[in-house]
Amino acid sequence: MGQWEVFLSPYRQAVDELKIKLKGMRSQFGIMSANSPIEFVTGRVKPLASIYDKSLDKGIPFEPTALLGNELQDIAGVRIMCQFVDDIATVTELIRQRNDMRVIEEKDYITHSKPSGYRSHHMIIEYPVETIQGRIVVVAEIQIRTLAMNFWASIEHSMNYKYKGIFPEEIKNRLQSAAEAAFRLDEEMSSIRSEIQEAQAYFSEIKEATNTAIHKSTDKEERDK
Ligand code: 0O2
Ligand code: 0O2
Repeated sequence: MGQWEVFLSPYRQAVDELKIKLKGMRSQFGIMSANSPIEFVTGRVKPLASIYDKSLDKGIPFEPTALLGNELQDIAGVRIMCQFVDDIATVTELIRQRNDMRVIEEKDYITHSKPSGYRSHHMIIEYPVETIQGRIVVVAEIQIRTLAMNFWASIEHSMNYKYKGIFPEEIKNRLQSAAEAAFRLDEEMSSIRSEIQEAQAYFSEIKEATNTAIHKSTDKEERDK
């Protein structure tokens, strides 16, 4: 196994474990028949090419060392998507209360959006990973954002890639106003939150009842055969 694979292995384990734990929080809300503040969770280990670019930007040697792991705080990254802006505070609080990770820094790009228009709440955590060589504490980043913020960030991220970070003025302005429009959409949705959640609960009940009816009738067909 190459040195980089060895170095990245605890980060891969951290991403896998964090995804399971955060998706678990979503299922627990489901079991309690409560609206989940988590819509979905994704995760990734930063690709080596991006680690290389970021280490160059930050002036850190591109070597698989603890220095790199501590300075680049998003080698392990998970992202939590929420339906409503208020859910973000609920999720951050749930994370702060956990005993299996330690929050070492938070960046509130929701109240203070980035000049690009980017909005998200970032939590930098220390997360212990148990390996055959003992416990390794890795630094990981959790990004928490609404679906609308995620839509904007995904589009802007691919455009950034295309323009290599130097947007024409016209595109830059349009992206900034699109970010504001996404934020207004979030505000509109929040204002009818209870209506939406009632409809979603009703929809889940119907789906559940239909599933049960289908199960019963296929079980009967099997028995009658
Ligand atoms: P389900 O049953 O589809 O909800 P991996 O194990 O790494 O291959 P990972 O991380 O689960 O897979 O996959 P990925 O591609 O990162 O996507 C994570 C989860 O987010 C997947 O669900 C996707 O279906 C879900 N997802 C992605 N985009 C959206 C979206 O716009 N809306 C919603 N509601 N979900 C989305 P799961 O976990 O596979 O399960
Ligand atoms: P990726 O993996 O391609 O997303 P700092 O050292 O704190 O000054 P750093 O480490 O860059 O700076 O942290 P920051 O800015 O808090 O968060 C970095 C990550 O947030 C980025 O990762 C993006 O995922 C996201 N992000 C921050 N600003 C923007 C933005 O303007 N647009 C979009 N689309 N995403 C943003 P990377 O490294 O870009 O990598």
